[in-house]
Amino acid sequence: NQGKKVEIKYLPNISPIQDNGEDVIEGLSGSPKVLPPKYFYDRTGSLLFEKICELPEYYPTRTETTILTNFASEIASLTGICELVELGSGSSTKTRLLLSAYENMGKPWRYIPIDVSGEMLNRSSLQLAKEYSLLSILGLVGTYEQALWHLPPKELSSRMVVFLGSSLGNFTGLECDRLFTEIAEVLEEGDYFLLGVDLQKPVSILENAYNDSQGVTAEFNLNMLSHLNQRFDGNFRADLWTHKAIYNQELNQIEMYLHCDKKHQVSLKSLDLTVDFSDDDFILTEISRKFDLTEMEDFLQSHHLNTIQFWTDEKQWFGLILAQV
Ligand code: AVJ
Repeated sequence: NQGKKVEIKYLPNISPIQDNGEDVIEGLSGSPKVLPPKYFYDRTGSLLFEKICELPEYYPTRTETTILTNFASEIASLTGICELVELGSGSSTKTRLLLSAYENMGKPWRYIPIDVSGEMLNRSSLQLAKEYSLLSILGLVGTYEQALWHLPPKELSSRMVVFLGSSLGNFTGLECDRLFTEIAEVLEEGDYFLLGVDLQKPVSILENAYNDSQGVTAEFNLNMLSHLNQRFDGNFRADLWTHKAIYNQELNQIEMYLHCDKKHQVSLKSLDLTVDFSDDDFILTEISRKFDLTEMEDFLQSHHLNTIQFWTDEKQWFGLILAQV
């Protein structure tokens, strides 16, 4: 009967990671050159990201975990029993703190994790079903946007969309705007949105978090090139590129770059793409925005997502916001 408790749905017409490489062609043909952060996460990249989360300099995961450890049961008692819909559930490690709080309410309930990796979703869902006896799980394999539009009718009277880890930081202002609009549209009155955001702090702490002394972040950044080689039959040479991460104080965002050290040409055969790089060229691979809690509250409110309460850590390095439609 375990099979009854877990269902995984591959959303129709959704390739988990858009495979046609249109975005790569566009990104490398423009100026400045950019590549979308989703190309970090092949198998190697996902493992490297888990390694990043454990680095002494990379505070976000650890800090958010502390906040959840302290306040998960308070969050659960504020919302009462509800269905959790998680955007980008990954291994659901931090989510367990929330799941436990809701499981403790002693009623049958449902968790709907959404992730682009079907493999990861299958594995973690089966594991969670074993750990939480009151929980049924409906995993949706697809992108955030597509999954939000394919949500099944509610089984409980309220629902909470959960978006942790400051993954929102990868989104530009315009993309945040679109996502929040969609979330507010999909939720019904009285439903909740729980958002984890990384906050502004001294530049040195931020830059160290993205330039760790063991070079794991550099490896993670460079791995995007080997991922592209494999995916699109390319000939990027990792030894001709250097990882750089700087904090842009005007835009309040970490910017991760790959800097080209030597003039050369790269082709990605299956995309029919050839790119010339000069010796001072660079590619922007990621932005990681750092937020101001009050501004985020206002931004949420402008999308009919009204803050009920927020929580931070001692140093106010990370914030968790509970909003309601
Ligand atoms: C997964 C997007 C939240 O922006 O901090 C970690 C990814 N990049 N180190 C972040 C990341 C470099 C991470 N997010």
